[in-house]
Amino acid sequence: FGSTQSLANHEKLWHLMQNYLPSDKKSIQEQIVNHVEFSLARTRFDFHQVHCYQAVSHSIRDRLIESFNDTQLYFHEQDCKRVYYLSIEFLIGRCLQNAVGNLGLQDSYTEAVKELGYKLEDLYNEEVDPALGNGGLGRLAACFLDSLATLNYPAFGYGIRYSYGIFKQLIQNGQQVEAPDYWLEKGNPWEIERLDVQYPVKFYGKVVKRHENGQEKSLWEAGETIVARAYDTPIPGYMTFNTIALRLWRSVPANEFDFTSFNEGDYFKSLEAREKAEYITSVLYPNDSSYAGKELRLKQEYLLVSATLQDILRRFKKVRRDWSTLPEKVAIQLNDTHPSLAIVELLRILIDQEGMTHANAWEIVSKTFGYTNHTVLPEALEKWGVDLLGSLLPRHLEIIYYVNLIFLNKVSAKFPGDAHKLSMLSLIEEGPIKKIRMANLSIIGSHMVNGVARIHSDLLKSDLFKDHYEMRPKKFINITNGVAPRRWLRSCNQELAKLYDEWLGTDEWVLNMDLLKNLEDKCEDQLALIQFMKVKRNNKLRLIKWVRQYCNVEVNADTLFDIQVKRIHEYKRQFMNILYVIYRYLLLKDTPTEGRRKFAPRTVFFGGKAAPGYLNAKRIIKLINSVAEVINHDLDTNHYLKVVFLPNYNVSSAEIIIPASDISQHISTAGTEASGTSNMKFVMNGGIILGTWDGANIEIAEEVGLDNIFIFGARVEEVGKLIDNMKNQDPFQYIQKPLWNVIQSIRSGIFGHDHHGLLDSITNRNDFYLVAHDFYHYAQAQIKIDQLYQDKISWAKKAFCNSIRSGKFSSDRTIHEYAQKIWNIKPIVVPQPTANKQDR
Ligand code: T68
Repeated sequence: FGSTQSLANHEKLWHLMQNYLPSDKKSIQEQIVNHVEFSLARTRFDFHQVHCYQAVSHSIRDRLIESFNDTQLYFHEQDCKRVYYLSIEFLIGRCLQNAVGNLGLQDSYTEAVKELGYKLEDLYNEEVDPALGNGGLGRLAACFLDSLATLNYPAFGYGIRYSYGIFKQLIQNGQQVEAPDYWLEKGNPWEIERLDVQYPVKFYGKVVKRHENGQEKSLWEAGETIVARAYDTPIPGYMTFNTIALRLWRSVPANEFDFTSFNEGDYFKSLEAREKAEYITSVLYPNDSSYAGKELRLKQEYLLVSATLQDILRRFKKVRRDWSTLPEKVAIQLNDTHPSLAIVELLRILIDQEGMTHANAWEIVSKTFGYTNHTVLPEALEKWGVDLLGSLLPRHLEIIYYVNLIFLNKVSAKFPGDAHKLSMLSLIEEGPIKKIRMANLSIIGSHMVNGVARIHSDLLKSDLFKDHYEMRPKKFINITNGVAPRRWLRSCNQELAKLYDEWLGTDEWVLNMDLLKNLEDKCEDQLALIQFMKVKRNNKLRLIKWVRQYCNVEVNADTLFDIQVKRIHEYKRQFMNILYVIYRYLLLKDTPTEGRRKFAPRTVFFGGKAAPGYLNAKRIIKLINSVAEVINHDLDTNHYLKVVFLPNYNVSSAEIIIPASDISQHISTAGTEASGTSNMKFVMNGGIILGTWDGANIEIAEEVGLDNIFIFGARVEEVGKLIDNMKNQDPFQYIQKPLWNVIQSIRSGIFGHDHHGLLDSITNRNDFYLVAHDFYHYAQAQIKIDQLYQDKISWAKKAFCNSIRSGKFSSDRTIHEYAQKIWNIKPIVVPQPTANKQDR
C-alpha cells in the first residue's frame, strides 16, 4: 500500500493477490516443511522440536502477512480515521497459540503437526515470552491491541523494540537475583524487519534564530542524528480477517560519516559513536512505579515519539490534505506520560517545519491527543529536569515555555488572582532544580484525560488533578480497564472455554462476554457446578506440575490455592499477606490437632518481581522465602499450610497460575492501585477475590455481588485521617496484639535474621500503607474464607458466579468506550478473501 503507482499495479495484479494460503492438513504440512527447508535451511527430514516451532510460526506469520497487507490496503482505500496507541511498553506474551486460536486453526494445526511427530502444545512452549514491559501498563496495551484487531478498528500500536526485556528473576538463597533477558537469542519469527521504514531521530545541538518576512523563526540545529528502524509484529483479530500492526522501533547508527573525525584520522572514534546509537533501545527500564530521571530513558521516550510522528504524518500526507483536518484522520493515545513529548514534537513540526502559527498548531495538536493516567503515586510522576531536557531537546524546551505562558494566561483569565492555581497548573515545577511536569503537559495537550477505574478517575478529579479539573471539567472521564478474553479465558483455560461452548451451544461468548450471564441457572445445578470444579481441579494439577518443575515443592491439589501475583510493592502489601501467613502458622502451632479442622488447608502462592533498586520490595521477597523455608519443612503443620514463591512471574506463567486460583489477593491500600487487571483475569477464570476497596475491585464487587467477593479494610475516604492518626500514635497503640506477636516472632529470628529493616518500615509511626490498621479486618476475612471452603457446593457457586458475571471486564468493552468517547473512530471490516475461500 503506498503510492498511486503501486495502487495501479495492485489493480493489475489482483488475481495474484487473491491467492491465499489454503488450510487443509496437507497444505499446512507442506507450508511448514517448506519453511524447514527454505527459511531454516534444514533438511526436510531432520528437524527438532524447536525447528518445528520456528517453521510453524513462519507458516502462521505468512497468513498474517496476507491479511495484514490487505487490511492496510483497505484502510488506505477507505481513508478512514486511525488510532495510534503510543506506549513505551507492550507486554504481548507468546504469539503462536494466540495467533492459531484467533485464526481458528487450532484443530487443523494440531492434526498437521501431529503427523510430523510433534504436539502443538509442546511447540507453544518452545516460544520465548517477549517481556517488553513491567506489568499492568504494558499488558493493558497488549490486550488493547487484541481487542482493536478483533473489533476491526483501524489502529496501530507504537513502541520500542528493546534488545533486553525485563530481567529474569532468579531466587538464590531466598533473594531475588536479576539476570539479563536477551530474548532475541534464537531469533524472532514473528517480527518483520522494515529496512524500508527508517527515520532519522535528532538530539542535542542548539536553537538558532532567523528572521523571515519580519518575523523571528526558531530552528533546531541538532548535534547528533541516529536512525529508528521499524519492526512490525502483525496482530490478528479473533475470527476476523482484520490484522493490525504493532510497530516497534530499534535505534541504529545513521548512515552518515562524521567526516571531521575521519579526516583527523580518528576512524575508530567515529565507529564508536555509531555503536552508541544501538544502545538507546537496548534495555527496558525495570521500574514499574517510580521515576528515575535518567537521560537514556528520555532518549528512549523521544525516539519513540519522533519516529512515530514521522510515520503517522507520512501516512497522513500520502493523501494531500489540509493540516486542519489532522484530528479528523488521526487520534493519538498516550499510554501514561512516557510518550507525552509527542505533544511538543507535533507542535514543533507544525510551527517550525510547516510554518503554522502557534495558535493554529495548538488547536490541531490538542484535538489529536488523548492521555491515560495509570497512577496517583507521586513518586511515579515524570518530571524532567529543565537542564537535562534543554540539553537533549533545546527547541522542545523553548516550545514548552511558550505553551506554558499562553496556558497560564488562560488560567489567570479564568481564576484572576489565584496564585495557588497558577503554581499547581504550571508546566514548570519551581525549586532548586526546575522540572517539567509531564502530567500537566499531557493534560493541557489532550482533549480527553482518563483514569483506568472509577475510583481512580474520581481521585484524579478530587485530588491529583483537582485544579486541572476545575479548569476543564469535561475533559476528565473514566474508562475502566479490561482484559482480552481470548488470551485470558479461551486459551489459558481451554477446558472451561469448552464447557461454556457446550452449555451455551456457541462460542459467541468469546466476542460477547455478557452472554455468559445466560448461564445463571447453572448456579443451582449441582452437576454443572461439579463439572466446573473439576475443571478448576485440573488447572490446579497443571500448576502443581509447574511448581514441581520450577520450585521443587510438592503441593496438594485438595488445599485451597491462595494466590498473590503482581509486582512487589509496599502499596500492594505482599508484606501484609506474609505477616498473616506467619500469624496463621503460629495459630496452627498453638492449636491441638483436633482443633485444627477449622483451618482449611492452604497453599499460599506469591509471585512477582521487585524493581532492582527497591530495597524494601527485595526484603519482602526474602521474608516470603524465609518463611516458606520454615513452614514447608515443619512436619507438624505441613498438611495445613505451605508457602510457595513462584519465580520469574511473567505473561506465560500467569496463563498457568491464574486459572488455578481458589482465592486471589488484591489488597492494596485504598486509593493506591489505579485499577489492577489481574483481578479481572482471576474472576473470569472462576477465582474468588480477597481484596480491598480499591481500584477495579470495587466495580468487580458490583458486578459479581458482595456475597461473592471477600472485601475488607479502610475505605479511601478514611485513609488520610487514619494515616494522620497513626503518625501521632505510639506503635503499641496502632499495632494490635496479634500483629505484635507476629512481629516478635520475626524478631526472635525463627525466620532468619535479616528482616529488621522491613519491620522498621511499619513500626516507627511510618506505616503509611496502613498494614497495621487493615490487618485485623484482613484476618477476619480470612476466617470467612476458611468457613466457606468447607462447603464445597457453596464455594463452587460463588466461584462460578464470578466467572459468568465478569463480562464487563472484557477489553472489548473498554476499547469500544475509548473509540466512542475519545477517538471517534468506527470499525472497518476488511472484506473476506473470496477467490479460494473454500480452503479457509
Ligand atoms: C499499572 N501501572 C497500575 N505502571 O499500577 C495498575 N509505570 O493499577 C493498572 O491496572 C495498570 O497500570 C493498567 O492501567 C503500571 O503498570 C508501570 O508499569 C510503569 C512502567 C513504567 C513507568 C511507570
